[in-house]
Amino acid sequence: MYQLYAYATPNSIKPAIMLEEIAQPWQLHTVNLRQGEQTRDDFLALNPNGKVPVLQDSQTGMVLSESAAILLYLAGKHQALLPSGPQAQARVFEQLFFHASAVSPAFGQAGFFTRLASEPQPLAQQRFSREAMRVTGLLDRQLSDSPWLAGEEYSIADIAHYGWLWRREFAGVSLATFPHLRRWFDLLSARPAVIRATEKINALFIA
Ligand SMILES: N[C@@H](CCC(=O)N[C@@H](CS)C(=O)NCC(=O)O)C(=O)O
Repeated sequence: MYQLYAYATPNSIKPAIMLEEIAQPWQLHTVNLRQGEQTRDDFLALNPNGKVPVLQDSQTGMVLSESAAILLYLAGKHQALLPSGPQAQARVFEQLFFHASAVSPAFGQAGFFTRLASEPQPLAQQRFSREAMRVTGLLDRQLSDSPWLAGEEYSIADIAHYGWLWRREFAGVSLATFPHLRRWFDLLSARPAVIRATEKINALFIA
């Protein structure tokens, strides 16, 4: 049994999708970010970085933060959604690192400076919004050549990128001019595992 500590956020939905894809039993624990629950001592004991998601593996006692690390742990343990062979795996890692170092910060900061900053910061707003559009364009181009983001197979690279594309409105990103990414997003959104995970994660807003 897995325990997932999460909220209705781009990073939280990734392990939820993975757990549904591999059909493992899991329980969802709400960490209400709006009420600051990520700073409570009991949550900091799980992740001193004070961020969701966190996965707890009841079988091994493993407690893990960082969505990409969680995806890799589950993929390795259950031999799923990670192709074998160094080249195919390197393509997946390439996308995981690109997501963590480029897409995620660009989308997060674009959203912050557009919607949440207490004072207007035009330079920062423009810089991160442009960067969010630029990296979205790179993903679209990648998908003009291959069905999935790391090549011929659906993998954890697709799940990693899905999180922020699912929450793209926060960053002011639209798929209107990105037809390949639109196709990919619609295909992923229709997967039963993604539908189940999305319903569970969306329900946390109400919880
Ligand atoms: N690199 C981390 C980022 C985690 C992250 O930024 N989580 C956000 C929600 S998507 C969070 O918990 N924010 C709360 C805070 O910063 O106080 C990952 O991929 O898991």
